[in-house]
Amino acid sequence: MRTQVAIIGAGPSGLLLGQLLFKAGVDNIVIERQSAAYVLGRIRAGVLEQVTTDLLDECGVGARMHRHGLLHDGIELLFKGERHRIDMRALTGGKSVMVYGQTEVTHDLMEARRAEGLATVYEAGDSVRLQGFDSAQPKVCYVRDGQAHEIECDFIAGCDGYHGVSRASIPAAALKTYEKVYPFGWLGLLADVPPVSHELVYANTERGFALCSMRSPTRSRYYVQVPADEKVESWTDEAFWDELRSRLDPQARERLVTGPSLEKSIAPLRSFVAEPMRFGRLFLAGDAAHIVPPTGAKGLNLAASDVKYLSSALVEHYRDHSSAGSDHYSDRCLRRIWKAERFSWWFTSLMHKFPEAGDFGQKLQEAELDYLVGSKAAATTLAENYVGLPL
Ligand code: FAS
Ligand code: PHB
Repeated sequence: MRTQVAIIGAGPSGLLLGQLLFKAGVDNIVIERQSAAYVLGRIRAGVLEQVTTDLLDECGVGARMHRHGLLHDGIELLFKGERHRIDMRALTGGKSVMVYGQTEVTHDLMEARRAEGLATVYEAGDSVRLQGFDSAQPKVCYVRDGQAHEIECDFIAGCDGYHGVSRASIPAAALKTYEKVYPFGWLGLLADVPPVSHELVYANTERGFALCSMRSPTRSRYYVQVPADEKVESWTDEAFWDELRSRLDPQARERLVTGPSLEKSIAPLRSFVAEPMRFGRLFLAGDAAHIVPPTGAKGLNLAASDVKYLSSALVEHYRDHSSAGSDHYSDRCLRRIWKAERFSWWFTSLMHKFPEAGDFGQKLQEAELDYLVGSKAAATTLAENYVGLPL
């Protein structure tokens, strides 16, 4: 089998790249470890920057998002028992974010790929192997239903996430990695109950962080900070609702509607970057190259901007026979990635309880939040990072 670009991973990065390349006439195949149902079953990101929604429109899969997505002009910060709205649209000269779950984005991209009849291999398991990407004849090998397959290609896009095979295939000496692991995780719960507020509420409380988000006017997504070694099995729905309630302000507590969880999981929090993001004919994109704590809602959006740069570079190779985009791919991505890493780290440090920081640390966080909600300059830095920095 031969293709121009072999894409490893059918998450948002891989599917978005496949769609952009297809639209530009570049042949590609996606190879995914899991089943399509498994990929769709993962509940993850919820907030899309304009850069991401523009890309979904560019590859013709934005219709359902515009029908069902929720445009948000602001977020609320809850601390010392009071909520304060950050008017992002006013502070950023008209920008907003789209609340539309990653599951829906993945569904829309999968549907588009299926409708175009594009080659997608699911359930390849852990058989995928990358070869020859330091030469001009890379190839991808995998086993499916006991049958060995080999795909010759011009380029490989490693869109296979933090635990994928792509970054692991690069000689360790060729990579520099940066990592910070946080001493807590997010216990998330999805339920068909109306959200407590029409916008997202980020809470800094003495019991720890909480986030009130949503997927629609009738489906809510909530998170509470838990210790890093917490097990989701030790949390009943009732225990979750009680803990969330204890971290809300009186009005939100009053409005909270509880119900049975559709999904409950704990996500570990880490900051991670691997440099460079290109090794010969292999390009890394999305979580394969970087991870941010989800506080700033940057993970999925960084994946989208990587894919934007990578699809442009590959199209330029085939259309203009130029390697300029490919040669600058890693540097272009990393400039944007590190700004998002900083923002995500800053917002995580501001909103979460760090046991070792003690009461003094809590007072410093509350003072910074007091300053932030009272200063247009400070609120603007939060707003312009949250809606997404320009490409
Ligand atoms: P993904 O990890 O989504 O996709 C990689 C794909 O590659 C997967 O389908 C995987 O099965 C496949 N793969 C892995 N190894 C493979 C192999 N060897 N061969 C073939 N395929 C392979 N971001 C936010 O903004 N907000 C959030 O609340 C949030 N919550 C998250 C919770 C969790 C538990 C995780 C892990 C991430 C979360 N993120 C969140 C970040 C998340 O949304 C990512 O940024 C987003 O999924 C990135 O997309 P991809 O780069 O496509 O990586
Ligand atoms: C979500 O809705 O899942 C979500 C929203 C904002 C975040 C993280 C997660 O910062």
